[in-house]
Amino acid sequence: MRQVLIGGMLLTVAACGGGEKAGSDTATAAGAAPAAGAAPTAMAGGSVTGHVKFDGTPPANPTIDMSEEAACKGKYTGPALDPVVMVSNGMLGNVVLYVKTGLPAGQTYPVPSEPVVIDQRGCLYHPRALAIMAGQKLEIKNSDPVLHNIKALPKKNRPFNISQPTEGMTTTRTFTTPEDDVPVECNVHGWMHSNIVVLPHPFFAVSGEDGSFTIKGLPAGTYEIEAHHAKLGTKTMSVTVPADGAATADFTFAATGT
Ligand SMILES: [Cu+2]
Repeated sequence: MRQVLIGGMLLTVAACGGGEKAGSDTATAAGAAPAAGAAPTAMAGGSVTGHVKFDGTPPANPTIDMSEEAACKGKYTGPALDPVVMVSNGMLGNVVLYVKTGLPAGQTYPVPSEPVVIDQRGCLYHPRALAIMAGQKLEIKNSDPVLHNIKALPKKNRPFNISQPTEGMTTTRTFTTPEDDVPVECNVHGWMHSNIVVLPHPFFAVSGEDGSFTIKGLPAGTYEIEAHHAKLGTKTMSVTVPADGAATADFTFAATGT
């Protein structure tokens, strides 16, 4: 051992070039794949970034009659719309983008500590489309001064049905199993809809109003990326992510039947 002074801190440094016992019988072979159920790996430095475009004239979104709920109706200057297809300047929002295939089998990843939030505001769900990792917290908020009743209708996960009668209420739920599309609706307001994709890993993003997205924390590799839209369907693309670098994946959707 020797001691060195760096930046005013006294550090003890192991001497190089000796002492390490080689060939311990507990060592694993270099490059061995992690066993199934191994501890989650740390997030890596690769990413997939891109835009989702929409070609042509987007389909009209359903008009909502909110006359029975004055507190919500008053928040809209014209008729409220269910923003299922959100196109702005030719870019498509509310698309869930995620790694479909290419991750090593059996590998597990840390569950993001921050919750995914779904807010009930103006008698609509914000956001209209979500992605979440199995085990990650889903924080359900009521920002309206009216009763909402959020109901999730999964096929593989346990359904839930939660009444939130007062403004400012929050409730937390989790999904335990990956599932392609969990519809969410409100028992009180039949026009309220959202869709949740539940994933086995944290490599997902949702396109913003400008169509942009970034999937972070990926190890180097070749992946199939799926773009999933609740109404317009799915598209896939293969990308190769460099170590600590970004791959680009641009998707284009069009109106169904065009
Ligand atoms: Cu409601």
